[in-house]
Amino acid sequence: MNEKEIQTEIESRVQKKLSDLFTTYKTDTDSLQAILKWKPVVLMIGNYSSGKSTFINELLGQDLQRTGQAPTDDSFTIITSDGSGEGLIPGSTLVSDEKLPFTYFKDFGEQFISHFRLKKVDVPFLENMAIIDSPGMLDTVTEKDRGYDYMRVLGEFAKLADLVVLMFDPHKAGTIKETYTAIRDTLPESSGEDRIVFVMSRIDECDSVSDLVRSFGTLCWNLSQMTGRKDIPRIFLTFSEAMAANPESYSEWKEERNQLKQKIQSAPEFRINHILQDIDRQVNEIKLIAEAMNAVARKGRAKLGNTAKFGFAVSLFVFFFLGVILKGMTGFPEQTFLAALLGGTVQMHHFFVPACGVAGTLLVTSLLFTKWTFPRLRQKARNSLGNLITLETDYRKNLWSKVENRVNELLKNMRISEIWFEHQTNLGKIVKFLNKDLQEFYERIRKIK
Ligand SMILES: Nc1nc2c(ncn2[C@@H]2O[C@H](COP(=O)(O)OP(=O)(O)OP(=O)(O)O)[C@@H](O)[C@H]2O)c(=O)[nH]1
Ligand SMILES: [Mg+2]
Repeated sequence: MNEKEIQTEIESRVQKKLSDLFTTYKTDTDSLQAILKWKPVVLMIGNYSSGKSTFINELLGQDLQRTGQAPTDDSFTIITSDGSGEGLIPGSTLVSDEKLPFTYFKDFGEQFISHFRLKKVDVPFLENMAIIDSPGMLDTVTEKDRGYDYMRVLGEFAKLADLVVLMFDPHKAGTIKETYTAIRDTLPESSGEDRIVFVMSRIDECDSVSDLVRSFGTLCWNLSQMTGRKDIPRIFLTFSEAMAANPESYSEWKEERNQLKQKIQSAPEFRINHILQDIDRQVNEIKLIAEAMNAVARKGRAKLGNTAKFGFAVSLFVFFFLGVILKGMTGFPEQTFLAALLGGTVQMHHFFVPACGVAGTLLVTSLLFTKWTFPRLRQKARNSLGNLITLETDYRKNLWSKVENRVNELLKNMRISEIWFEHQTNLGKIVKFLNKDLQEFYERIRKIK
């Protein structure tokens, strides 16, 4: 079985087992649909002047992208090939083309759209993939002047990308944290760091090996701070031979550049993992929502239990004593149910008052629950959404911040019937999908790799 067949099978399995739940929990699968729509994508990001465009030009073997020492390029450029020669497609066309995965980028506004384009090139290996060159990250203050939310745009492109190359140079490793955070939040936990490739570029500009080692050390420290992990992912150390003043002194690093090029060209192989990870993230999202809804449902059942107990106790009292009270106040009924019972003369008509009393009590308690207890419970849950479930990992915290509003919306419209086992059943289905179906696919992919 090949990757394409597995992909089709995953799609139909998700459709069959989860599409209803995605609808119930108002999760849009747009980004997943977008990934499935188009070819594999490599996203190049990093600080300005880190050498992204220089590297891309070298990879393509042509001077396609403008390069320069200051922040040079302020556009997101998709570079790809369709075998029909060269051309330039403006952002406005890209965001309106339903066949492309960029329609929801329209929401980033005109400023973004005018800084977005696609360059068609005549490079065979780009027929089956695309590279996105991005404007370099400035500093957080200057970022605000772009006229669109640069960080969120990066995040959205990262979701599409099968490989994200995070490139920075030894002088400006400081901005890496913001860049990394922008994309990290959008990637699923299980992807670990394997979708991100870390690159320190322009290493020829280090004055000496000790200078290089110092930069590298600082970088590793930053990385472990960012990822919260002690094991450092591989970092490609590269430089452009054409730009270096004395490339010979770094000749032993040349191979790293070649390996990086190979890695980028092999991006299509990561596609299937990417799809799985995306499903993984989305299923975890609805899992959180179902957990939260189930927590409220459980509380609802407990409250209903208490209300019912209360109603039962009052009914019991009313059944025996309502007649006595009524008789004391109004003289009716002539003989109370209790008196008849004690005297052993109970007849049908003696049940009239107790039965009316019990019916009334039940009506009042059920009104109490539907009009008072349940709405209050719902409101209380909405006021302290964060307390509904435990958020022990950063991943869950992150996901939660994305779904919190949706939970709020669902609670607003929660029906009483939902306190039964609907959410618990859904949660069971979701957990089963995560533990069984998804693991099975991960396993199968591991085998064909
Ligand atoms: N010495 C040296 N210079 C490099 C290297 N890579 C790129 N440069 C130079 O660094 C400058 C910035 O390179 P670009 O490729 O434009 O950098 P970029 O990351 O695309 O920058 P922005 O598009 O502004 O974000 C250019 O003048 C390049 O010639 C390298 O490995 N060594
Ligand atoms: Mg550039």
